[in-house]
Amino acid sequence: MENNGFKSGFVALAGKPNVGKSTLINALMGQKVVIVSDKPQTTRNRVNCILTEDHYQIVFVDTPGIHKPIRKIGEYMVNIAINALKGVDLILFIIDTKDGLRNSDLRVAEIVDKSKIPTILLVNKVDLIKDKEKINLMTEKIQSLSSNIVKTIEISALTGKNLSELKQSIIDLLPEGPQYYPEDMITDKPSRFIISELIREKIFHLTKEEIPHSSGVVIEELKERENGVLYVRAEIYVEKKSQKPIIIGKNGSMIKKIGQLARQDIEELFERKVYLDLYVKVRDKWRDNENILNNIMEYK
Ligand code: GDP
Ligand code: K
Ligand code: MG
Repeated sequence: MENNGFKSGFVALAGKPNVGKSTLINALMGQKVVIVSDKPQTTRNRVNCILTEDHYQIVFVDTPGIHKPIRKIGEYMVNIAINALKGVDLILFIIDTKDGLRNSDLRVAEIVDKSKIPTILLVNKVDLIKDKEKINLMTEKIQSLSSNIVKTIEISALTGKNLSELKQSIIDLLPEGPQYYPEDMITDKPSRFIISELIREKIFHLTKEEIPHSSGVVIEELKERENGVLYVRAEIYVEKKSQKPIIIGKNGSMIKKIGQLARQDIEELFERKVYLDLYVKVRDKWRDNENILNNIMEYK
C-alpha cells in the first residue's frame, strides 16, 4: 500500500452544552488547545484540533453544544455544530451522567442517528456518579435512539478514566488515509482566533451572570515587534453601557486580571513575550447583529 497503513480522519464531538466536549479534546490532545469553562455555550465556533503520530492523524472537530437557540448567536452556534457533523469519519457523542438526560440530548441523538456516521457514545463525568443503574438507563435510552452507535465507553474527561481505551477505539475505527495537515500543526484556526479565545475564556472564568455570554473579543491588531515581543490589541465587546464598568472593575482591577491571565496563556502557547492591550466597547445587542456576528464568527 502506498501510505503504509497510515490512518486518518475527522472525528466530531457532539453533545449538548457543558457535557465536556472541549475538556475531552484537550485531554486527548495532551495539551490545552480549546477553551473550557463551567458555563454552557463557552465554545462558539468549530475548531479542528489535530493530533499527529507516526501512524495516524486524528482531526478532532470541537463544536458548540446543540441547544434550543434564543438569540441569533445561538442559531449561528447550533448551525455550526450540526454542519460540523457532515462528512466526518466518526462522531463522539457525549452525554453527562451528572446532569442526566434532557430534551437537548434527545435532539442530539436524533441528529446523530440521521447522520448514519459511525458513532462512539461517551458516558462522561463518571467520576461524579456512583449510581450504576442511572448510568445504564441513560445509556440504553440513547442507544435506542441512535442506531449508528458502534461502541459505548464510560469515561471521565477530567480524571482521564478510559481515555487510552477511547483513543485506541478511535484509531481502530479510522480509515486508511492521507495526512491532512502538517505534523506540527495543532489547530486549523489562525493565531488571532486562538488569542481572542484565551481572552474570552478569562472573562468566562472571572465574571458571572449575563456578562460572559454578553462578551465577545475581537483582535484589532497583532504584530511582532522588532524586540521579539508579540503586540496584541483586542477589543472586548459588551452589549450594554452598564456592563462596561463590570469588565473594567474597580480601578481597572478586573480588566487587569483578565489581561494578566490571558497574557500568561498566550505567552505559553506562542513561546514569546506578549504585550496585551485591552479595550472595552459597548456594541448594542451585538449578539443579534448579523454584521457583527459575521465578523466575530468569521473564523469558520
Ligand atoms: P463543553 O461545553 O461540552 O465543551 O464542556 P466543557 O469542556 O467546557 O466542560 C464543562 C464543565 O464540565 C467544565 O467545568 C469541566 O471542567 C467539566 N467537566 C468536563 N468533563 C468532566 C468530567 O469527566 N468530570 C467532571 N467532574 N467534570 C468534567
Ligand atoms: K462549557
Ligand atoms: Mg466546548
